[in-house]
Amino acid sequence: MPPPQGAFVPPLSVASQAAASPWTAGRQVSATRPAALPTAIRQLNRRPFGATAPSSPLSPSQRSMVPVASAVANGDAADPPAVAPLGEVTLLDYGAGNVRSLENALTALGATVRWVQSPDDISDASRLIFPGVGSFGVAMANLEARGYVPALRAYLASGKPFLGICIGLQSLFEGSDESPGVAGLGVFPGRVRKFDFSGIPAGGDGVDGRGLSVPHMGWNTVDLDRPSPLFAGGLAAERFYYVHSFYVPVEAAGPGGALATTTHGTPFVAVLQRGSVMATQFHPEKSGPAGLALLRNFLTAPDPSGAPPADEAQAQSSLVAALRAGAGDGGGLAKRIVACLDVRENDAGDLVVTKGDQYDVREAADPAGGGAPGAVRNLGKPVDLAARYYTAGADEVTFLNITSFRGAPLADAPLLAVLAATSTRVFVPLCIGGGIRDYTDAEGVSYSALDVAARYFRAGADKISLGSDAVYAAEAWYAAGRVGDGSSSIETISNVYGAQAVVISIDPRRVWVADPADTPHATLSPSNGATGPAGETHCWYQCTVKGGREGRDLDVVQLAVAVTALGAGELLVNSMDADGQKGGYDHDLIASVRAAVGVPVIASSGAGAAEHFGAVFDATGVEAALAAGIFHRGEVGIGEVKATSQEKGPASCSRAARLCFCWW
Ligand code: 1PR
Repeated sequence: MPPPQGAFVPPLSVASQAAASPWTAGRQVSATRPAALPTAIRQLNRRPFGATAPSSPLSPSQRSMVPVASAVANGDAADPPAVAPLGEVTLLDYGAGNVRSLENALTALGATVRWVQSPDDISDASRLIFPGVGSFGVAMANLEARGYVPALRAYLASGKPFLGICIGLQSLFEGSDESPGVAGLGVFPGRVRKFDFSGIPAGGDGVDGRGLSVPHMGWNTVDLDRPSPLFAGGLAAERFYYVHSFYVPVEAAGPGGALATTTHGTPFVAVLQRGSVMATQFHPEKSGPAGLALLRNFLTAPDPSGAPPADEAQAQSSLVAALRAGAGDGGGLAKRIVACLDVRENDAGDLVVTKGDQYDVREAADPAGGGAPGAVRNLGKPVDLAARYYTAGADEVTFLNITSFRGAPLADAPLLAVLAATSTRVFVPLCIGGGIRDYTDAEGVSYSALDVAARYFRAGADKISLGSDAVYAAEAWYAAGRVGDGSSSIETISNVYGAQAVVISIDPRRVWVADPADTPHATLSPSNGATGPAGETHCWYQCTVKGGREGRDLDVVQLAVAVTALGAGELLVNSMDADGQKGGYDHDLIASVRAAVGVPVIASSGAGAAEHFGAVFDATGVEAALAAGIFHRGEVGIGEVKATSQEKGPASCSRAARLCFCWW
């Protein structure tokens, strides 16, 4: 059973802390901790985040003409109360990826954001954040092309506070396996390495017996090496959101260079510090209240890189010692709970969250939900629902534009507005899918899938998902002899934004066969003993396109293999048979995909009870589970899912703010 609300392991005495040597780095242990969040986070939780569209200057790449106001006018985004001013911070953007999220987080905290537009802006900054995104090589090339490198090096040597994020951390090193031959800033002498678990046999990783996935994507811990103002307020006990395929080995940071470490198969640097230069491998702007608290600490501490006040240092020492001394392993990735919003226009032209039964989103002739027969089921407004799920503890929110295959995706401005408004209120990863493909609009203007994705990223998406287009790309990959020509949407988007930003949403349906010899596709015999309408005992899972309207001659395992070879970083496995049925996830389907790939997999379709989440994690080893209907209808809350799953864990399990599935 989890510790009761309010239970807290008593702080260690000064003598016992000394004996425990709490600042020994690199261990992955945990302990009981306050069930309630630290005060700073509780205050943040009470703060109604969500500033309106930022008034601060945007870099050219950020001016995406997203009509935030239209979502507000639609009654779907309440005006947030103003927050107290928090001073100025300068952001270094070079035009790739989702830096809007960071601006939104800082704005929500009350900071005034200035964007670097010239090298002088770097020199003039008093606090600088470098939220690097994309690949190491792209980051360095952009810094060079804009002439920022000399000013950045001078700033890093100036003693003024610097916070790098993700690639902003990695670029401080001499080089990276990601971009051989490209020189980094060289503030630290080491080299950035690639996670590679291909040599680890199944069951040899000690985590879930199925091998560790790459990218390292999700909520992981920090093991703090020494007290720091950045982690004031109990943040050492929290989980933060990481998403990366390359890492900095602890030894590469040099003695004392790692302010905090974490582990994904191997220990690596979670937070770097040398003098005033600090950097996080995780994304604080996507780490919910804990991440926002860390950003606030960076902005408000008189010297964020110095020693914290004595009482705060004492509190952090006690907390870290307690975490390390506790039984139970709080380290490793938490399993993610994802809330999904299927979005489309209803018959009145309003953008609504809808939900189908086996992909049919129209009310039945005698609707239980009270809508008119045949009408598109309306379960709420997208921004409000997303904000509600964030507050409830969702680890990620996904929007699927389920009818965008029909028209011109970029004409779908309301969805861009929804995304932009959501990203001012929701500080966990946002994924958006539907309609991302090459197309030509009615005026004859052509857009690439990369163009469409870029608009979504600039509007606040952290990841995009591809459905139909991924099926076509996989078919082309097989037709060409299992090679890509670089032109598919998967390849082009992955090359610019990174594999972790490309999710493939699979819409399979079960095809029954009497005999496996009847089909060239890989079949299985359902583990629950289910049979087909004519008593068939075998089935295969057929990929579909256009929201399940058209089946293709491709099975899910073939698709999974092809799309990961082309550069996809995560798979979302829906099931047309299980969708909306509330009977639980299709474990056979999901396990077959999970076993075929080394990237994270999200189980989807069929959740009907809190227990179904734990069951799919147990049976398949997937990294995340998604649900829609039960959340929208309020039948099961995200908190209930987490509480139910926590009950399976050891009594001493910590890090309760995120679902600690460390025992899986
Ligand atoms: O093909 O790239 O334009 O993408 C279209 C996207 O829209 C795909 O990701 C596809 O899955 C989605 N989509 C299209 N039509 C529908 C539909 O429902 N008619 N939604 C649809 C797919 C499945 C999940 C659902 C889970 C969980 N819906 O999104 O949320 O099944 O539901 P549950 O927990 O209630 O069982 P492209």
